[in-house]
Amino acid sequence: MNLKKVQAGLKGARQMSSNTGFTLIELMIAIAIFSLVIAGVMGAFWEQLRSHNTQQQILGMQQNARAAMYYIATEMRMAGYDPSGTSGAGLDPDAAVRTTTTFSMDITGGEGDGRDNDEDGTFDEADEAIYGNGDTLADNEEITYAMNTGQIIRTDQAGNDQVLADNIDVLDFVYHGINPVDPTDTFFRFDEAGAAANPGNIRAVNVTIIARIGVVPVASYKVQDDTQYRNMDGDMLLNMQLAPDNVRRIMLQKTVKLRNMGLN
Ligand SMILES: [Ca+2]
Ligand SMILES: [Ca+2]
Ligand SMILES: [Ca+2]
Ligand SMILES: [Ca+2]
Repeated sequence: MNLKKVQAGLKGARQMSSNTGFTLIELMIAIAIFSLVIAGVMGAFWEQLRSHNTQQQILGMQQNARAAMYYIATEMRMAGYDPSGTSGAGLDPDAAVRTTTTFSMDITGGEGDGRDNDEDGTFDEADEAIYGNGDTLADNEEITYAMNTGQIIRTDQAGNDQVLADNIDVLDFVYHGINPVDPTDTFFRFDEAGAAANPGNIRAVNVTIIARIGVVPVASYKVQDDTQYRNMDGDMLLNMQLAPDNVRRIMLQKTVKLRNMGLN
């Protein structure tokens, strides 16, 4: 073996060993950089997760409130439905509070009213159950909507309660209709006592729902709700400016026209 080659080989080995080794300082720097990178990645990951959770909560809140509004508006449109003109169906607004309302309609009972409601020549078949019978005594013919500890509750005539929505801050009913002292004024705003005293004059109800996010996610600390929530009639329903919080809310409003009122 050539001596020079051996020497060159040894030299190469020495260089290699000094190049591949780490000093303690180098190792600590490497660990520090690695930690920073991991921390950054984890931070971004948590931020994504929080943001995703927040979006899910907001979606849930919106769906919750919209479903409740849809249900109330759809059912309330039938208020006063009275095909026989004798059932007395109509509104029964609460004289003191705006967070609850009661209304009735004659939408069932035709299968036993002794008449041929669908005029097919046969009296009182089962398929006449969708016709009114001149009273509003069936369970679904008188309905009350009310707030109860953050929930919208639907109660039927038999007293069956159904939770329509959770995480509700406000449910508000404002009645409009024919002014008792000026019949040309057909969108007169009744106060609670006035609505209760003149239910037959009511033609529309402004319904407002303010819902809140269910679980307040961590990321929501960035959000501050200091909104002054007013309904279509300009009433302050919820003033978060007085005590701002980190809760996200949504306000939905709808004018429900009562086309069956005032027909009889
Ligand atoms: Ca009926
Ligand atoms: Ca029939
Ligand atoms: Ca019948
Ligand atoms: Ca029939």
